Amino acid sequence: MIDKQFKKEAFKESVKENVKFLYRKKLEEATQEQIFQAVCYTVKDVIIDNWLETQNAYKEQDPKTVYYMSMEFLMGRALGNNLINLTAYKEVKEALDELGLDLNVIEDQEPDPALGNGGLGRLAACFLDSLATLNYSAYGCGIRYRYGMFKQQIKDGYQVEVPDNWLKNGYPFELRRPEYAKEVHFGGYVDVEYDPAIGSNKFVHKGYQAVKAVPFDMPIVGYNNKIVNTLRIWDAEPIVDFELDSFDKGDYKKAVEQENLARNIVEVLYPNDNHMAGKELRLKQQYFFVSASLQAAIAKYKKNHKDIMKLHEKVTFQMNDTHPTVAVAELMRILMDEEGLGWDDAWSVTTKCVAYTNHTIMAEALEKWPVELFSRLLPRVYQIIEEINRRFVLEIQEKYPGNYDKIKKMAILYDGQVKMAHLAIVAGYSVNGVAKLHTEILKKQELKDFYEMMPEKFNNKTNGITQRRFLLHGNQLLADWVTDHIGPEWITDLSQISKLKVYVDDEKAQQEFMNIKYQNKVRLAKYILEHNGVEVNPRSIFDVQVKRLHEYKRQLLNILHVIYLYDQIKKHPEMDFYPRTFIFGAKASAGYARAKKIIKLINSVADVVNNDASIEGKLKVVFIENYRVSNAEMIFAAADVSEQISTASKEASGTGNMKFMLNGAPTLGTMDGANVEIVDEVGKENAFIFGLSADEVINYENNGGYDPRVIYNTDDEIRQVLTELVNGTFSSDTELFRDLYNSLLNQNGGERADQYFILADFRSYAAAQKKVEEAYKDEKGWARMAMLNTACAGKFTSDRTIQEYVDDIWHLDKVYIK
Ligand code: 26Q
Repeated sequence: MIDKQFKKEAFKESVKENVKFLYRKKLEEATQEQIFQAVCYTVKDVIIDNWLETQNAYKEQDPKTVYYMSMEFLMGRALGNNLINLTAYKEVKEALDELGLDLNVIEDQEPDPALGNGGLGRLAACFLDSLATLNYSAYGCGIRYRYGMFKQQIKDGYQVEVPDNWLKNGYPFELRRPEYAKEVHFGGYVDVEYDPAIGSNKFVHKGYQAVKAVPFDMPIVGYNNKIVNTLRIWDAEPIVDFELDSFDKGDYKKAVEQENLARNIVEVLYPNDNHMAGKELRLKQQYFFVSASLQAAIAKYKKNHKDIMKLHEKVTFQMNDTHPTVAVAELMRILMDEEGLGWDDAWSVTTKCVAYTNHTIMAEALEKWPVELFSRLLPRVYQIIEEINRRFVLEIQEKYPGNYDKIKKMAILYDGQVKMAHLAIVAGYSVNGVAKLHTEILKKQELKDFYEMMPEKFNNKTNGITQRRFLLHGNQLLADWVTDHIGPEWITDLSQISKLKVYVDDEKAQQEFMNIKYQNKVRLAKYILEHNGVEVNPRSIFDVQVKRLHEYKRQLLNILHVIYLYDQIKKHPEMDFYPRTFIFGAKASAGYARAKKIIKLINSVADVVNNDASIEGKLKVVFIENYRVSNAEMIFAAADVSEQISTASKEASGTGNMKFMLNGAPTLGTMDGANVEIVDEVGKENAFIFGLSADEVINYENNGGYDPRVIYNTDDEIRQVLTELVNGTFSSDTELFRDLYNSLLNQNGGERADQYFILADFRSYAAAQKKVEEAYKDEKGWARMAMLNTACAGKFTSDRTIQEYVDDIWHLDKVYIK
């Protein structure tokens, strides 16, 4: 099913033509960046045809459509992925070869579109891939941030943030669609006016500032099915060609304010992961893309349908966490103020159209906005939220007469704050968690009151990842090997990968599998040498923790254990020790001082350990700069051990854990998030599980915490490790890591000592690490375990996750292209 444009000769001609046409150059004169652009235009040409066809099929077949509303889409590079999904990767690679060009080098020219922080944003990207591949009509709705996730540089061991100007050279796959621009309004006030046309009062929003939202569309190519869906991200432009309110004509100050608003609103992605930044601009961003997306969705619906009361039959909005939850009130506003519905009708439609996914139980991530700010910025929307709240509080009172505690805990408006999760649950027709354990914790703890009042809304959708990017593209050697053994069906049906199980005891297969792992480790070692100047031994165990830096993810536990091993080797130089390379990659939110200090600690430990000749290279520590989707693909492929060591109950799901598993790296982890389900699939003998359970952690927390000092006082080796944080071992400045030291031992304000149970889990972690070493020494046993991880990863495809969303929540129709 190769398109004619990917016949090699035609492809080569087209690239040459594009170089000429775009840059007035011959191929030999063009830079790699220019060739990248030219190749992308050739690919885009094919995609555009399929894109048109898809949209025509949608028009004809009129399927129900999901609008996936998300502040973040962490797409990663498009060129390689598009070629993969067009099933043209190998042909194009050969064609470029024949032109003396290297596809890998060309792929490396592409900036990572990094319009997301971490798990939540990458999940949205995987979902779009699966929706297109499974023939469902879907839009991603988001923001075209001028600056995405910052680039991380490490200087003197510290993180330095560098702006990510990803649009600098123009992004070849996007399409500006000015004809679909929408207006979004901020500030002002609400007037009540008599409307003779309807014979009653209506609410009129006046004195607002307006911004023009202009959509840019990115193609989302399904795998080998001709489907191309759309990620629609909104840019902001000042209103100059739009009419100012007649009242405001000639208001120069207002014109300047509007221009500034437009300039600022999409400027930058907030780099907080699992942490709420209560910034006014953030709320503006949220309303901006939500309002524009809803307006567009409703306009599209009305083109072919008359009855707005049936909106839910063709449209559903999935809210990726609470970030787009203002959609609830905005949809009500549009239905009432623009479409003329009364409250009850508008509410009936809205509550059949919106659904909510929760991604966290971390208290500091829960979105709450001061009423003062909210009502000033969005006066009409706020008025609607007040009414939703008033009616909901009446419902609570009816169900629990006299129980004011329920109102306090469940109201949308309380203590001068707007609680977005409460709004999402009250209006949503579905509320889901992202892994079994997480959903259970929501039902039993965090959202207990809501679950008791409306149990039918709650459901679980365990996360997944796309095997097209994280195996087929990221690990081509293993992908080919898998296909050679079980055929290519796994690419669109990952459950097939269990067919590999028959090979796990086959010595030849074991050797081939581990040889591929070795080659991927050599590739990563080369990258590390080029980027870090550190030489690592590809025969050593590659033990990898890559994810955002957060205390609950416990990179600190990992590096403290490295210090412990270092102490052991120094004390017993003769002891048996299998060479290890500890690999870290993590961005810390720019304002998160303690997280940044942990990065500095990792780099300081690396400096000491990597340069201590006396340990003969047995231990290496590497911090990979600027961890992002593109280098992640290579890192997963090269990992021996997957570190998933969050404090149990804190990691809603995790998705990196699934990427490692698929690439044959056993999990070293706690019984948290989706780790629990990974162990269910692969068996606990093929993972290394340690630490407190979620129940135990929650129990401690509900009873005032635990006392890490008992451990400190009784365990000499742990005390030694902690002492080295503040005695000059890793920095001549003995105060440098004092805060980390204190965080483990002293309570500080409202924060308990060692609130993430690092010392509590330390011994059990060290024991699990010891088991890893023993297991790795058994070559065949390890090969078997690694292969079983790949073979048992079938459940964790986002194709399965999306099919569950479709079956239980969205009820979409499949579409086929002739
Ligand atoms: C909120 C308000 C203001 C500013 C920023 C934010 C904000 C931004 C990003 C809050 C949270 C996030 C990101 C959360 C996130 O990535 N959660 C992860 O979601 C994954 C996909 O479900 C899970 O696998 C992870 O366990 C979860 O941590």
